[in-house]
Amino acid sequence: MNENKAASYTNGFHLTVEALKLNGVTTIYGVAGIPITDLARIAQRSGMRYIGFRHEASAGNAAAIAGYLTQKPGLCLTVSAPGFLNGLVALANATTNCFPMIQISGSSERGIVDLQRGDYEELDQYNAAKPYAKAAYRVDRAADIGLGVARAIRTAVSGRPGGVYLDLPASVLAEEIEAGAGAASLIRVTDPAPRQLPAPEALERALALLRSAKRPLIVLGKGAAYAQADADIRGFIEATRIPFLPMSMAKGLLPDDHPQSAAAARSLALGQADVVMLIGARLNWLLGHGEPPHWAADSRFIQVDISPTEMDSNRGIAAPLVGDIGSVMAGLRAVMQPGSVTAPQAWLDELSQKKEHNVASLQAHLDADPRPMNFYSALRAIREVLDTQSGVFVVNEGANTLDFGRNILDMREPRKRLDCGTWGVMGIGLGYAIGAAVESGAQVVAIVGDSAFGFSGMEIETICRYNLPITVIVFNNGGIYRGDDINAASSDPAPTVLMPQARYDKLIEAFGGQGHHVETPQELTGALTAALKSRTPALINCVIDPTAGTESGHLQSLNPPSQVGDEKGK
Ligand code: ADP
Ligand code: TZD
Ligand code: MG
Repeated sequence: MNENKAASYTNGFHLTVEALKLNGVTTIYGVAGIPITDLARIAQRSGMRYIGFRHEASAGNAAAIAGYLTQKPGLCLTVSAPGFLNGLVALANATTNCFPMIQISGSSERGIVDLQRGDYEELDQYNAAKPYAKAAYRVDRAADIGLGVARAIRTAVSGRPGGVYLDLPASVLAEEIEAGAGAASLIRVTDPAPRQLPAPEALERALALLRSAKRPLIVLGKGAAYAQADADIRGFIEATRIPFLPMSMAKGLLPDDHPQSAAAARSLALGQADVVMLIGARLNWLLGHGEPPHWAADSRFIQVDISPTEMDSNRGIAAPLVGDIGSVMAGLRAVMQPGSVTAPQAWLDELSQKKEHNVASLQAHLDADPRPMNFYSALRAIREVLDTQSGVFVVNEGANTLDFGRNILDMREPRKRLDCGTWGVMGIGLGYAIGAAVESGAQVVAIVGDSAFGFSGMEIETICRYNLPITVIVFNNGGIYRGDDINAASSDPAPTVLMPQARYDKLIEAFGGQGHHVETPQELTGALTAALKSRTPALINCVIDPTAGTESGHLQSLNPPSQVGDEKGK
């Protein structure tokens, strides 16, 4: 290209970066390579932040959690075919969890891919992405990049948020077009996630149902946390005195030690509630599909959700409140007569009694001080340190590590607990930790099982390379669920067993981070305190009794046991 041409022409790389910047995207999470290396370089040179990962799934998970935390689509950049597929699991996970995210992937030569002539990294990515994303788009001309980016952004954040795939073939990235025409083709999306107001009659219907309730209950889901309508949600709950139950990522929306929290009396609250108001929570497996025995057969439901087709997906919804949570909660507060909806005292007393009993029995477990540590004693040490902090994110994954962590670690601030979510997926740990640290600048403590850690463990190099204030605590019980399974048939380890002596702390030392190895709660307290104080990358290898966990954690009922022909050794 001669000097004159360079001055008056732009190309697909530049247009993509400009379209993203025009729409307020500030950070790209990705893995570089053909054909998007220059896209990452140009983005970085233009002032965007580019965070390079060791695996696309982690880059995608970081983008997904960035979307959850900011209400803007998190952006993940991948190379063709295998890189695209590695990232796709995170895009699918984001869609399942209703997080707004965009995966932009370079792709190979269309003419060769479509005739399956065997290209470098050949794959029909656009069609491969469709079933796993909220939407997929492909840009076939550089002049359409602005349109493609605009469509991806609006689709990711409007209505029910989700993951969008945007395919950018190598030829389109390199295509040159006249600079003026290129600039004119870009679109700044106006009001990408418009408010969606509930119908007035829907508000009245819901309030009438609440007025009739003897044992009302509010369930807060991560949609409520995502909506960032914290004051209206809290105001409504406190004005009505209705007990609330937070789903795991909604913990902290109201503080866990709030007197109206029914978390410590969960089974009673679910089983006895006669009117249930779901706010940004789906009646999926995590809520027993709304069916007995978890719920009373004659309980009636109010559901606040932006997605109309979520209604009646598991049970009839007596009072659907379709709209965005901010508008719905503000609407309810505006039309509700003061004092007209009040949870009866007898119901509150019943829940309080149960809570007291359950809290006392948890405390007995926390007070025990066994050697080696179990999940209770390790989490108690972590809880005591975290109680002295504010603004710290907690990432939590594993099976027992997740289940105990959810119950024992109290949250006091919204959107600070990030975990395996709707899919129960392993591998989100370090990607979420990095996304949260990059987006907020705040400290992150990632509490992960030793198996869970393995899925994204190499990202400790990423954490060290960007010097992020992340402390990873590996709950090392030597396996998936437990470390004591025996294979009677050969010298190979049993399927759930990992190396019990593994020193995960040594891994981070290879990259210049702080490694700690702890075997007692006192050592754990000391290591975590030091790590948080230093604000530098740290990994604590925390030895947990290999027999302390339960197979499948709290999900034993979902794990079909083989009942015939499985005597040991056969
Ligand atoms: P949890 O797992 O915490 O129970 P879910 O992921 O099952 O939560 O449910 C989240 C719900 O929140 C989804 O049905 C989604 O459509 C809804 N949602 C997300 N954002 C909003 C919003 N701004 N307004 C209303 N509903 C929302
Ligand atoms: N692969 C993926 C992507 N997600 C999964 N959920 C699993 C495999 C299966 N799985 C679980 O459901 S939990 C888990 C696996 C492999 C790991 C549990 O072991 P851990 O935690 O060490 O992380 P605990 O504390 O030992 O239970
Ligand atoms: Mg384990």
